[in-house]
Amino acid sequence: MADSKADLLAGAGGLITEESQTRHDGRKALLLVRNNEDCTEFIALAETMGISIVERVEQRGRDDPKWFMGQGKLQDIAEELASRSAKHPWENVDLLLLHTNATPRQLVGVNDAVGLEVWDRVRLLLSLFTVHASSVEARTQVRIARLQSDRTVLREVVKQQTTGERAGFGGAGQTAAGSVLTNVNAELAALRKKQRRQNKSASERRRQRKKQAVTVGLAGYTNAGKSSLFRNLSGKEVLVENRLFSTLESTIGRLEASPRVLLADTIGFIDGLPNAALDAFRATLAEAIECDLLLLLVDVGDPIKEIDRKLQTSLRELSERVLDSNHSSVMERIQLVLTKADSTSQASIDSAIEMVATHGFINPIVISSHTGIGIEELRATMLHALFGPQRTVMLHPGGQDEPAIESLLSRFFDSVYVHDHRREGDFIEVRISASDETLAILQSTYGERIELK
Ligand SMILES: Nc1nc2c(ncn2[C@@H]2O[C@H](COP(=O)(O)OP(=O)(O)OP(=O)(O)O)[C@@H](O)[C@H]2O)c(=O)[nH]1
Ligand SMILES: [Mg+2]
Repeated sequence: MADSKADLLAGAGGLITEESQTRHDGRKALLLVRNNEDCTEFIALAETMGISIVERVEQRGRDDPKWFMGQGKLQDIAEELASRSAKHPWENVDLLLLHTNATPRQLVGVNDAVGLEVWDRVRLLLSLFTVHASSVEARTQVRIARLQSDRTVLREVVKQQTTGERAGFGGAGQTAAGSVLTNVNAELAALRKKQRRQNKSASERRRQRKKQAVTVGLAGYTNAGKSSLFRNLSGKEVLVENRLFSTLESTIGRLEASPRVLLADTIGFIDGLPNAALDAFRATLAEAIECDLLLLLVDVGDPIKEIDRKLQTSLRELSERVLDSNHSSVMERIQLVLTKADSTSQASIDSAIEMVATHGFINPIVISSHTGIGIEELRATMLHALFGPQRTVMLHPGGQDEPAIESLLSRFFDSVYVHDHRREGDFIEVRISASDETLAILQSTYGERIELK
């Protein structure tokens, strides 16, 4: 019992935690697949961790509720593994990957049948998060997600022991699994309390920030180029890597040369991450998504079908999971950005533009963070969305009893976005981005001293 439980729960961490493996570089795995499903993304996730898939074992038919694959197929695999010689292609295989979001029953069933560590898609993602989590915030949320997932498997083990479905384990085994479950519950409660505290102070910080600045969130599928754009716009160094889920936490930076605009980089979206796991990241996402403008990034270098799938996933995550309270207002504040324009042809870009239009995004901005294509246009669009159209005003010197021209200028700095200003004799010419309403308010105070050019 102890052994198989360790196998079962090892990789993704949880339980036997401290000893469990968090380095997976160089591991070899078999990928078990039902029918001819497309496993590209799943394989990319595994490769991101340095795991190589030695063979894809495919079986037609519907998922078996207990073993995912057919029982006979699993027996064949177990026998082949048991009898492998040094030259066998499966020589160093110590991991089974199931191309599905498996039920706890299936995880336990496959582990029992083959006797190797088993990950489904969720456990693969959790292992990946565990490896990449480098901040306190990320580690807490990943651990919560992992424990939640381990708990469902443990419950299944306890259930099978109680109902006698699980042969060969007596009272002692039951106590072991049961007491681990108790520990997991206790740790989860403590972590949740800690996270609630962190969330509270984070939302207080957010409230303070909102008083002084406007926020632009960067969202999109994992690897869409969020951190690269963040780095380009803010000049702040963040981790950029060609791997999935490089970023697991939120980072705030300022738009270079525009200190009143804050940017928030955050974790990416992915298909098939269940609610329970995503809940742990909710607060992190809130950091970027509770914003005045949301840039939704889509990698234009992807094949058109992938662009469609990733955009749909991102929109689903945004609307269902993150923004349930004020859905429509946030959807109106989305600016779609097609990234990595340098990596593909104009024809592909054109068909991507057509495709995103079918989702209601009629004016996407095409950029490259590497070459700088479209960055100026994006910056101008952001300022327009946040502050209003760009225009030039001439400030006139006032009469004796009126406020000095400098204090008029400082009113502009306080209430609109000032690009630049220059003296022209007694006058000051100011380039601003401002809404009609804001400008009307200023004009109602200063009258003809503000001349719109
Ligand atoms: N050719 C090209 N590659 C880009 C561009 N922007 C980003 N990339 C590459 O895309 C990969 C992912 O970039 P990131 O900025 O880390 O993407 P992300 O959305 O933050 O990814 P996660 O945090 O992992 O979800 C890296 O290899 C980048 O170098 C671009 O404009 N052109
Ligand atoms: Mg990133």
